[in-house]
Amino acid sequence: MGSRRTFIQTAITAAAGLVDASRLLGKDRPDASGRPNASTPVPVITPDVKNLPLTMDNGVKVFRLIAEPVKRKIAPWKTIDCWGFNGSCPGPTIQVNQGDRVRIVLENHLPESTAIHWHGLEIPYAMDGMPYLSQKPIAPGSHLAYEFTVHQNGTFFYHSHSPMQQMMGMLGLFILHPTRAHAPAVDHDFGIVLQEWAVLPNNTVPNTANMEWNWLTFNGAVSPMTTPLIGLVSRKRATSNSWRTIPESGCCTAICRTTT
Ligand SMILES: [Cu+2]
Repeated sequence: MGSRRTFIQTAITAAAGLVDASRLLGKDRPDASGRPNASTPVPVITPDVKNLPLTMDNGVKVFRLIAEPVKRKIAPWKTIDCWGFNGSCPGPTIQVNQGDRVRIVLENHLPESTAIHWHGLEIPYAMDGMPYLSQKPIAPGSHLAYEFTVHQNGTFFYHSHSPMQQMMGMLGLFILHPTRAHAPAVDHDFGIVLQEWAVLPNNTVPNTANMEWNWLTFNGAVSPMTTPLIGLVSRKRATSNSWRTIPESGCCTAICRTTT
């Protein structure tokens, strides 16, 4: 990665704000007043993209991530042949807590090799997902278990680190919830993956060598298929925005957190 194309396709926006997936965090919320417990992070909602389910194995959160071709209906009149994970493009959202031990078993159902990088996560080099550097590429039909402990918190993502696969859509959000919520407290926390595609008329396969794009998707869909982000309009608060980027050599992700 590191190209301008990589940067633009992988720009990810996360806006703050609530959900019912408290089980992901294993904590109670909201409190009796109906307001979120300010000390408990809210799970992130990624409209039109499901969470990746997990199982427990001796205290380790185990995820099964399947890299595979995906047919994605991005508009009522347009379905593209992209690549993604578990039938989804963007891939399903992974949500864990700071301090968790995580095992992600990557199965390669693609017609070529792959490797998955955990963008911005400070983990052992052998788990970093760099084909030919930190690991052998995962051959079609085979699998590899990535296992590490997350000590950070924040909005991250995972993506293929094999040539052009990210341009085919192989990325997804990786949320690391803090042990205590950041201030100011938010009601909802939305994650949106922005992608730009070059899919010419009468084509369904993205042109991964193109430098100009004609389709822009929010979590894999364009308007009017995108799901509205619903906030608590009766309790509007001041909006504060802060932008930051996750630095990583040759690859940046734009993050926006918005209080509603
Ligand atoms: Cu990256």
